[in-house]
Amino acid sequence: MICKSSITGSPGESLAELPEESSSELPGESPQELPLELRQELRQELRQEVPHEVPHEVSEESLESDPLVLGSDSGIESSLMNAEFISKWTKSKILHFDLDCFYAAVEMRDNPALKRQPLGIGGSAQSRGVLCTANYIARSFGVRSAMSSSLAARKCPNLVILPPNFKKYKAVSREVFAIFAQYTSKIQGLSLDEAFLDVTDLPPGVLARDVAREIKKKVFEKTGLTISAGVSFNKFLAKVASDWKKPDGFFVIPPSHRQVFVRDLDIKYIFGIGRKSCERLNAHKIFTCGDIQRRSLRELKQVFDSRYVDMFYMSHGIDFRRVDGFGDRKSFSVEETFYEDIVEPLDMMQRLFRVYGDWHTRFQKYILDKNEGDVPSVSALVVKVKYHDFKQTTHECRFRGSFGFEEFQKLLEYILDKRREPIRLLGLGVRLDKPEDQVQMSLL
Ligand code: TTP
Ligand code: MG
Ligand code: MG
Repeated sequence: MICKSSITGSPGESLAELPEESSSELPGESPQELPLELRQELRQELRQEVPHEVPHEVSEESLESDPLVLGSDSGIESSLMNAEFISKWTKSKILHFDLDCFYAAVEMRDNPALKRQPLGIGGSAQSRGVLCTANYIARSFGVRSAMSSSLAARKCPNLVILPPNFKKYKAVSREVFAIFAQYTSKIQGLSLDEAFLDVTDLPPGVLARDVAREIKKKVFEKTGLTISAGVSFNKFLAKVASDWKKPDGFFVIPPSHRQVFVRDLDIKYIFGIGRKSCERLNAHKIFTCGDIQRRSLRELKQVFDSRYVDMFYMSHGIDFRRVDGFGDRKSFSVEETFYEDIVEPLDMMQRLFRVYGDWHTRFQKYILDKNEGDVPSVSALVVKVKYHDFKQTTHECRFRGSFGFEEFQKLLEYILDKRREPIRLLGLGVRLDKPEDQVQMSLL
């Protein structure tokens, strides 16, 4: 077994990308896969020597008059963004939905007296608890998800904190996902309260925005909860759109608004740019997508390293990720954030077993629903731990053959041997071979 570990994160890191339970990509993966033909094209283009340029500002005027002038004299950038290309990548119809202050909303629905009070859901302030979420009244006091309950109580002395009722939230989530399924089978759930839907194949005359409105209405009628909806032509902008008018939001970003919308968009919205990357980029005077657009590819390579092409396209509002398309998954993982830190190693193993059970159920479902019953070939096993101080460790082992809970248990033991302290998150999963690797494997 070949193993590697990594430690990331820092105290105070936001858990925004780590909902309580999610089927997410494992850390360290590139955020998106560039289509093969595009990579080849780009490689060829970059083989030609590009003269090093002094960064220069492109005036608003020149951007207006020719939207394909991208801040470089080399021509590479503009050839990567020609009209045919843009038209090809702006044809899809993608919806993104996210329930508003989900856990808190369910509790307010079931006890309307809570609607007028600041409300947090999570562990109590006395037991070193952490908040899963808070309603919008509490947020106006600065209370946030993943904040320690004691800090939240200091910021908002009248805060009511209730323990989470996961069973109830899962039942509501099932109702919401059943509504999504009435419109398409191309659904990518990101957590209990959030999903992408690919509705590109709607019958002629049916508008994606009408479907989104109808889904919002049905969710409210069925569950009594408001859900924010975003409509656009790719995942990146659909997600930004659902967040744009939260709560109870509805926002459409059509292809014709792409340029104008992304130009001043904060880089924090770009998939793959977290809080730390944001700070680093701000130090390079990169604050908006427009700031990225104005740099040459050569400069972007220096700033983003291997992710520079993805970032170039994202900054132009182009995102190649499919809605959980068959075969493009590179990992399958599940993680759970505990609303109280887990202190005892035995308790940690029991929690790991629970997470494993959840992972197993979801993986089986994935194999049946999305992979047409084919078992994808697994190349590595991964366990992830986040400690009480938000420091994060992942340990990964290359693996071929059959495996079970024991293999994950060994990985966790390895992590705990290095640092045995209270933990607040446990995750596990597998890395999957790319489809072409799977074909090669089966030929061997
Ligand atoms: P989110 O959709 O991120 O947040 P939210 O629904 O509470 O609020 P918003 O209106 O901004 O969408 O997460 C969904 C649920 O996941 C949330 O209600 C509680 C849970 N969660 C955690 O347990 N820990 C976390 O750190 C976050 C961010 C969410
Ligand atoms: Mg939400
Ligand atoms: Mg969410």
